[in-house]
Amino acid sequence: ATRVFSGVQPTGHLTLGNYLGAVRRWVDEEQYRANALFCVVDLHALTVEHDPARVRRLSRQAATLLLAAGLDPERCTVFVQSHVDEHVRLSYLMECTAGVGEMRRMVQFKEKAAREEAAGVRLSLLTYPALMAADILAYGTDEVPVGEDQAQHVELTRDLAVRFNRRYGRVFVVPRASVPPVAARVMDLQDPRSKMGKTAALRNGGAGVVHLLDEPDAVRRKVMRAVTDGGTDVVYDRDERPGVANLLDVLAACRGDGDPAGLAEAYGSYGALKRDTAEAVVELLRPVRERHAELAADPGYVDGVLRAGAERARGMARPRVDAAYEAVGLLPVG
Ligand code: AQP
Repeated sequence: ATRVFSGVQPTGHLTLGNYLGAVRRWVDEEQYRANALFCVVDLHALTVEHDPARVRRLSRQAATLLLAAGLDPERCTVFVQSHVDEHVRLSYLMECTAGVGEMRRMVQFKEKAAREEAAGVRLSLLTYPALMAADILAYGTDEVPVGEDQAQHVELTRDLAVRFNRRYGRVFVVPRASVPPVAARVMDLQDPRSKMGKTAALRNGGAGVVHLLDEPDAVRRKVMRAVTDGGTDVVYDRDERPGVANLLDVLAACRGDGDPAGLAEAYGSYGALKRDTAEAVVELLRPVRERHAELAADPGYVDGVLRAGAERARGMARPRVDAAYEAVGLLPVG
């Protein structure tokens, strides 16, 4: 069966971008057609300035949200990255495979390093893609369903897998990214030239970021106040009219019809488009929020899922990571 791996960082509250770009496909498609693992990648959350209690709380919340969104632990493996040592073990070999130059060229490193400058840029922010490559390669992953912003890291992962295999023999499957046809990059509602992101919410008061747990009225307010572009007609043009294009993308993705340009023709004004988008998002998120409230009342259940998930993940990762250790020349335990 196709092997799928993907993850989400507990750096903030999950957003509509995370949902439309990644999580919804994991729930609706990947878990049914593949042998899939979904991970709260908590080690990645330590690459930027962090508060320990907050990361712990957000890790649990992210795991609970993945289940609330509909991941079924009977079908797929849901776990927390730091519970499975193989990720860090393999990450070191990836650091020994990658070059400093290619790490520095990563867009996410450049953007986040610029942001973190005052606090001091952590070395782990530079080596982040090595850990991400390990996350993916440890499981023999074929496909990595991600939003567009992560596609560059999956490309690097492919390069590292090919390079490692060429040098040391074939240990890794070469994975590919899969990006959704619409809403692969949901933009901030207040700043539609920037990605809607978890940490962006902290920077600008959060008015442009819809969180999965936002109350319906908060969702409506944020969508109704979304920045639109000059002009009044509704056209789909991501470069010239990014605010309106973003609303059309979100609405098309919510409706699952995949045609934002076609939708544009149905609207004569921004107001109607915003109203319909707001309601579509409210209805999309309603069941997730409700189910989250139920699951959050039963932390023992979530802990049990994560414990079993980690156990299963460890069993899947260990043989390949051991093989990689041996292939590079490390002496196996006698
Ligand atoms: N705006 C987005 N549109 C579509 N997909 C997105 N993803 C993230 N933002 C969007 C996808 O969601 C998955 C998990 O994302 P992540 O946890 O790696 O990244 P993030 O939400 O962007 O969180 P950061 O990096 O902690 O926050 P920022 O960017 O605000 O600094 C991934 O598949 C991602 O592609």
